[in-house]
Amino acid sequence: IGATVLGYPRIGRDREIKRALEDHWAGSIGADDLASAGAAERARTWRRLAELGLDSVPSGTFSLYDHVLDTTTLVGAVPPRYAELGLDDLGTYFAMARGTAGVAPLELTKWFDTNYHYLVPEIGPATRFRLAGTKPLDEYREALALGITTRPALLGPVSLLLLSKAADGSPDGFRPLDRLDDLVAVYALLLTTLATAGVAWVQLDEPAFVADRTPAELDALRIAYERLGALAERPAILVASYFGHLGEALPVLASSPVEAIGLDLVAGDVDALTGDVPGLAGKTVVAGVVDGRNVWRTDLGAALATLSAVADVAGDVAVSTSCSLLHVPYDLDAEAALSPRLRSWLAFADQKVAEVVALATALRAGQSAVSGALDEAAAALADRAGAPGVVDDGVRSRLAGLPADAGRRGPYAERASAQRDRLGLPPLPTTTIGSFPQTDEVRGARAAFRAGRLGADEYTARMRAEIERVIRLQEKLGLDVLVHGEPERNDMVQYFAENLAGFVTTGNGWVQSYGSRCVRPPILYGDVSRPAPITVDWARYAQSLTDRPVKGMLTGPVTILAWSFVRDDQPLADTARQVALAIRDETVDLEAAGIGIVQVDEPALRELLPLRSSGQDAYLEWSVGAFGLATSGVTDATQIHTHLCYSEFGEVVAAIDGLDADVTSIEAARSHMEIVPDVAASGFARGIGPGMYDIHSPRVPDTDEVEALLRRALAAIPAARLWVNPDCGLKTRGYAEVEPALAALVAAAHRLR
Ligand code: THG
Ligand code: ZN
Repeated sequence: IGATVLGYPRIGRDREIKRALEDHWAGSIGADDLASAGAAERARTWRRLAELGLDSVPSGTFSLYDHVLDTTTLVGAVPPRYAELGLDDLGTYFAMARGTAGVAPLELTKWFDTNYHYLVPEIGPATRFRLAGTKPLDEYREALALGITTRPALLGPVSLLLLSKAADGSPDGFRPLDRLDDLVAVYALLLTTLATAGVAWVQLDEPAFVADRTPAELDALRIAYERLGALAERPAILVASYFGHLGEALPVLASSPVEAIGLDLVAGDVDALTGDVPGLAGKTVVAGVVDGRNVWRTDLGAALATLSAVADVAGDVAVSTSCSLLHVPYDLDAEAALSPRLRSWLAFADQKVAEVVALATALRAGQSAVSGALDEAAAALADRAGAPGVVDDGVRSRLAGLPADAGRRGPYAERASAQRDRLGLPPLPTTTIGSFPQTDEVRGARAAFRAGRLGADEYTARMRAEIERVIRLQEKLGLDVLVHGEPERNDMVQYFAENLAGFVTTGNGWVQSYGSRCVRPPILYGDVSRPAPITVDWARYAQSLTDRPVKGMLTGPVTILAWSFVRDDQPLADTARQVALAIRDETVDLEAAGIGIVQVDEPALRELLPLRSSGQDAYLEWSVGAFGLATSGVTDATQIHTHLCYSEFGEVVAAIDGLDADVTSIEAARSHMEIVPDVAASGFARGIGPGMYDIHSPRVPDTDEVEALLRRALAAIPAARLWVNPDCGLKTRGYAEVEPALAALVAAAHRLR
C-alpha cells in the first residue's frame, strides 16, 4: 500500500458539490448535471492524490450526501416508507436523507466524536439485504478510465450494523447485529464482484471498534472477517479503524485472514502494539501517523519514530492519515489571508497527503531522501512553540488564581428565590433558544460590512433595526423572556472565535457537517483571552427597548472547543479553562450592563464525550468544571440558562446536573417528550425546557399539540420549573413558520396557566 489516505474531502474545493446539490434540490439543475458535478469532483480528487504521490488512492470516498447512507442503499437496506414512494434511485436516496412532504428522513446523528453527521440506518428482522447498487465498482472503473488504479473504500458490515438502530416495530430484544450473516453475504458478493473486475485492494472501515465493545460484538467482527477472508475470489482486504485505539479488537483482526489493518496512531497509542499481538507480524499495518482531523503540521521526526516502532511488530508498514481527511479543509494554499508564520505551522488535506508521501519515502529510501522536509517540519514546530500569542502569561496567572472547581455562590434554591424576586416571571415562562431567522437583508448587511462596502455606523444601525423588529415581534407574540435574535452572528463559534485572542478564522476552510451543509472551524492556536466585550452592546440595546427580561446569549467553552481546530500542544482541559475564563468575563459584563438572564449554550457537550468509558469521568470533570468557571462570576440573582442539542438526556444527565445551570433547554420535540421520564427518574431538580416543537422541520405545530406535550411534561416536572420553548435556535427557519409556531407555543402556555 505504501503511502495512502483513508479518505478525502468531497464537498468541492470551491464547494461545487454543495452548490450542485442545493441547485438540484431547488429544481434548477437536473440529475444529469448533478452527476457530472460529482464525476468532475471525483476526477479532480483522484488526479490530485495521484499527482501528490500516493501509492494507493482510495475511491468510493465521494458521496452525494453521506457515506453511511451510500453503504445502506448499496446493501438494499431502504426502509419501506421510502421504497413505497416509487421514486428512482436518486430520489429515494434524497428522500432518506431529507424526507419528503409526507415522510420523515432518517435520523441524523453525530459521527463518533466529530462535527460530521451521518444518517442512521434502520435495520429490522424484515430488512432484505441485497447487493442493490454498483457504486464501488462504477467509481473504480471511472478512475481506471482516467489511468488511476484505486482501492474502493466503504463502511464495513459490522460497523454498519453497530451504527444502525432497530427499525420501528422490531420485536423486543432485536438488535441490528442479529442480521450480520445476511449482511456479510452481501459484502461477500460485492468482494467477489470487485475481484472479478480486477480490484486488488478494498478498504472496509470498522471504526465502531474504537469504542468499548462486548464479547459478542468482538465475536461478530471475528466471524465477519473470517468469512470474508475465506472467499475464494476476493481483493486483499484493509480493515481500517480510526478515532481511537482498537483495544480488544486488534488481536481479533490480527488473527483473522485480512491482509492489512489501519490504525489511528494519533488518537490511539503505539504502545498497545509493542506487546505481543499474535498474528500482527503477518499483517500490513497501515499506520495513521498524520492527524486526519486537525490542522497542525506533523512532527515528521516523531512520526518516523512511531513508524519504526510499528515496523518492529508488523509484517509490513504503510503510511497513512489517522482517519479520512473529510474532517479538514482541502488546501492551505486557498488561505492567502493567513499570516505566513501561522501558515507554516499548518497542514490541510493536500499538505497532509504530502506529509504521508514524505514519510513513506523516508521509510523506503532513508531519511536523507527527505531531509529537507524533516528540517522544515522541525523548524516550524520550534517556531510555533516560541511564537507570540501562543503563551500569554497574563491568562495563565489569572487562571492560576481561580479555583479548579469554581461554582455558583449559593445553592439552587437560594438562587431560584433571588431570581424570582428579580425577574417576576409567570409559571410556565415562554422563551426561545436565541437565534431568529436570518433574512437576506441581515446576511447582506453582514457581508457588505465585512467587504468594507458598508461603514460601521450604518452596519450598527441596520443590526439595531433588526434587533428592534425582533423585540417588537416577541412582545407582540407575548413571549416572556426575549432575545435579541443574533443578527450579527454567522456561525456562533465562528463569531466568538473572531472576537477572542488566540484564534484565527479561515476564508475558505470549509468542512462538511452534513449533506450540503458546511462549517469553517476556527483555529485555536494560542492562549485565549477576551480583548473587549463582545455581545454586551447588542444585549444592552435590546434590553433598552423593552420591560421584559432580555436573555444574553453566549456559547460555552466545550462547544467552542468541539467546533474548532484545537491546539495539540497542551491538554484540552487547560484550553477549556482559558476559553471559560473569556466567557466568564463576558457574563460578568452582561450582568453589569443590567442583563438578568445569561444563556451559555453547550450543544456539543455530548459530542466530546470520550468513546471509551475509561476516559469519560475525567472528561465530565473538566467539561463541567469549565462551564462552572464560565458561569460562576455572576451573582445568585442572575439566572444562568444552557441549551443542549443531540443529547440522549439519560446519557448525559450527570453532566447536565453538574452544569448547575438554573434552566436547561434541550432538544426533545422529535421524540415527543420521551426525555420526560428520564428527567423524572434522574431527580433533576432545576428549571428545564424540553423542546416543544422540532425547528429542524418546516412543520408548524398548533396550540392543541403543544398543550398535549406540555401536559405530558407536567406529569413529571412541576409547573414552577417547566419552561416552554422550541427545541433549538430559529436561524435556519423562515418567519412564515416561526410566527405561527411561537404563537401556538404562547397560547398553549397561557391555557395551562
Ligand atoms: N455550528 C458549528 N457546528 C455545528 C453547528 C453549528 N455542528 C452541529 C450543528 N450545528 C450542525 N448544523 C449545521 C447547520 C447549518 C449549517 C452548518 C451546520 C449551515 N452552514 C452554512 C452552509 O453550509 O451553507 C454556512 C454557514 C456559514 O456561513 O458559516 O447552514 O451551528 N460550527
Ligand atoms: Zn439546539
